[in-house]
Amino acid sequence: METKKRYDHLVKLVMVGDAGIGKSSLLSKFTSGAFNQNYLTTVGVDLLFTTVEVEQKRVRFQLWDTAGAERFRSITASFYRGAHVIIVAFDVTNGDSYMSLPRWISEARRYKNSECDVILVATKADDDENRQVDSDHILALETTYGIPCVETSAKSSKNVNELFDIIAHDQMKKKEEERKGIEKAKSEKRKITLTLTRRFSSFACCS
Ligand SMILES: Nc1nc2c(ncn2[C@@H]2O[C@H](COP(=O)(O)OP(=O)(O)O)[C@@H](O)[C@H]2O)c(=O)[nH]1
Ligand SMILES: [Mg+2]
Repeated sequence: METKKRYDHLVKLVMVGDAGIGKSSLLSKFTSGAFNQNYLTTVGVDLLFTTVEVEQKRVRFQLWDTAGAERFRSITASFYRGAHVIIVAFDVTNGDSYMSLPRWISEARRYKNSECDVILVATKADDDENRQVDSDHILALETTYGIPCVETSAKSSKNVNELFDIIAHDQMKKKEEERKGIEKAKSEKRKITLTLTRRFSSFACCS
C-alpha cells in the first residue's frame, strides 16, 4: 500500500551559540509548548521534529540541537551540513554570549551551503532585571552583519511561534520558487529544442 508523504517541505535547522543561553529551551518550547526552568543540560538528545502548516502546506522541521557539544567547541562541519537555516543565538542577560557572536557567525558562514539562511536570535527577552544587551545593540547587529535578529523568550513565549512561522514561510517560498525555476528552465529548454527542430525541418524541406 502506498504511504502518503507526511509533509510537503523538509527544513533542516541547526541552532548554535554559547552554552546555557537557552537554545534547548527555545527548541523545546517550539516543539512541545513547554518551558521548564530546571531544564537539564542537553545530553544525547540532539534532534527534534515538528510540523507546521503554512498556506495548506506542511512544513516539517528537523531541528538540530548541539547536545552540549558547544561547551567544548566541538561542533563539527557535519553538524551544519545540508542545513537550510542556521540560528545563531545569544542571551540578552549574558554579555559574553553577545561577544561570542562574531565567532559563531563566521563558523556558520564557513560551513553553510550557499543557499542556507543565517538568523540571529536573542533569547531570554523576558528577563529585564538581568538584561545586559539592550535593543540598540541588537539593532546594531543587524546592520553589522546584514542578518535579521529576533528577540525571543522561551519563558514568556515571546516571538517563539512567530520566529518559526516566518522561517517556515520563507523556506516554503524559496522551495516553490526553486521548483518554478526548474520548471521554467525545463520549458525554456523545450522551447529551444522545438525552435531548433523547426529550423532544421524547414532547412530539410528546402534542400
Ligand atoms: N528567564 C529565562 N530563562 C531561560 C529562557 N530560556 C532558557 N532559560 C534558562 O536558561 C538556562 C539554560 O537553558 P538551556 O535551554 O539549557 O540552554 P542551552 O545550553 O543553550 O541549551 C535554563 O536554566 C533555562 O531555564 C528564557 O526564555 N527566559
Ligand atoms: Mg542545550
